[in-house]
Amino acid sequence: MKLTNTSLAAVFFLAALSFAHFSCTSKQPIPADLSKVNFIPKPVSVTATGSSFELTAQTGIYVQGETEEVKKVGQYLAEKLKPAIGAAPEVKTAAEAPKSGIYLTLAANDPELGDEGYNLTVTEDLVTLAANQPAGLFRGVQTIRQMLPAELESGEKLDSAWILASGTIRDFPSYGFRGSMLDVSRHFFSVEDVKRYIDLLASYKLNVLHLHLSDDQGWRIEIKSWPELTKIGGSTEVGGGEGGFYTQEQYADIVKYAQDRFITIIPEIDMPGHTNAALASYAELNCDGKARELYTGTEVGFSTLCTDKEITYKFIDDVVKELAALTPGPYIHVGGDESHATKKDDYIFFINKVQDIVRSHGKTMLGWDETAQANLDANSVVQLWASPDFARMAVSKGAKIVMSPATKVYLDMQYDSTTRLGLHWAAYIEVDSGYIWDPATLIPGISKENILGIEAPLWSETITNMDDIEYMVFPRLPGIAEIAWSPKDGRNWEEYKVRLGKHGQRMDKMEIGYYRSPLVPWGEELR
Ligand code: TNX
Repeated sequence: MKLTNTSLAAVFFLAALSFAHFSCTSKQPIPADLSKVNFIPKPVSVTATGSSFELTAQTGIYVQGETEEVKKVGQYLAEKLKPAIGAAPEVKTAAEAPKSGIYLTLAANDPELGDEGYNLTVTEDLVTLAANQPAGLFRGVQTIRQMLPAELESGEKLDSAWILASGTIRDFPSYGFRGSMLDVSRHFFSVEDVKRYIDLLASYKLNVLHLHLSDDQGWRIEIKSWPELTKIGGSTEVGGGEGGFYTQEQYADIVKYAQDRFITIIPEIDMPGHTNAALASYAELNCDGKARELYTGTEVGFSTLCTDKEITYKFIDDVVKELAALTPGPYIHVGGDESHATKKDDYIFFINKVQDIVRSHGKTMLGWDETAQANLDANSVVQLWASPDFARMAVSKGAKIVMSPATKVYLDMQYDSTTRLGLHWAAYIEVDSGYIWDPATLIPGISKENILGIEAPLWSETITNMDDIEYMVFPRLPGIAEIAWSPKDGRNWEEYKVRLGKHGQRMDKMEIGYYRSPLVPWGEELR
């Protein structure tokens, strides 16, 4: 056959095209092993397929459907990837899976995943993250973060490619309540600090932040109907510093920030004890009608609301009403711990009344373990911190337990006797001890079906700034997150400590000032 000039040109053109096509798709995928990635918390199952997906400036993020919440998760992922690839990937809506890119879909069709589980599938062309709910996509995004080099967290350039190892991950939490508590009363922490704390919780798939908003030393949330609480009660802190409080607008901003990360804020107003700041703000709350002095020490158990005055319950009703209006989550925490200055009968009478008030505002009461002595509603929740007997009493009344055993999860406990910060009344808690326990077997008579979840509190008598917070919380919190999320059978300190050691670099890049425990083999992550 004789070729004309035009047909010849066409042949060359087609050849050039197919060569260009060939050269671009034939770029060899970089082999990578998903089973070697150091996840915390460890996923339920990981299957490696030995290849990889490369993230480039052209990678798009596609979200299925028009759901605002899913788009927001896509945007969050885009922001996280931005430093890595130089620009935030565009987030587009797609009716079905694209040929290449990152695809977020709610069509997991997989009831076992629940609200927070996800399936992640990585091939050379496509990353598919599928969940039942937006929360599941958000948790899956945290997994994607940990699949990328630690430099992702600081936005440094890499010499090598940004790749995700190929394979599949199937993952969902063991416990639906996985939290931490921040005591903003003994020392006050700014909105910025709380937001950073929320981000750190989110990275490890936690879903609850309990804020201890009042105590003897400070009242930290504006209550519009009782303005002296913050004006007087919020004006100091342990050691006599200037204290502070959140306006309702600031608090709403914190709640929203947490909500965007699928984290529920649980507000706590501690009562009837731990109330000196309120008793200093309003004379009428005291049985003798005399306002107390502000308190900046660290003793506990000396203060009590007057349990037989009507004004006490009017006060609590007003506070709970305003707080409930700021709280999208189901719980109001009423404290109830260490009320040594309240007679037992008065205490029980008081907690019963407070439970009624909380219920009347459409919320569920959560209280420290002493509240088990009250006539608990079946849906009330009791937080174990010290007393197995109270926890068992709560269970016998049909209540669920949040596990916060002080000997294991109190983040204000020193690591050892040389730790610069913290207390040790419950225990010294080295990183291994904080990891080696199981919530479902720690307390005889309390098993998994009685347990709503796990929470690690940080009390702040000795904690004054974000650096202090990070030093006490890390690296223990990732271990708690793993206990709360990952299946019990896969947990083993010898294996975990190696994974944690490799997370050191990641925590460095996140600028977390953590305690470099000598028990952990800190090292570079090899890929
Ligand atoms: C006990 S735990 C307390 C707090 C202290 C903490 C210090 C609990 C419910 N009450 O008031 O801050 O110990 O570790």
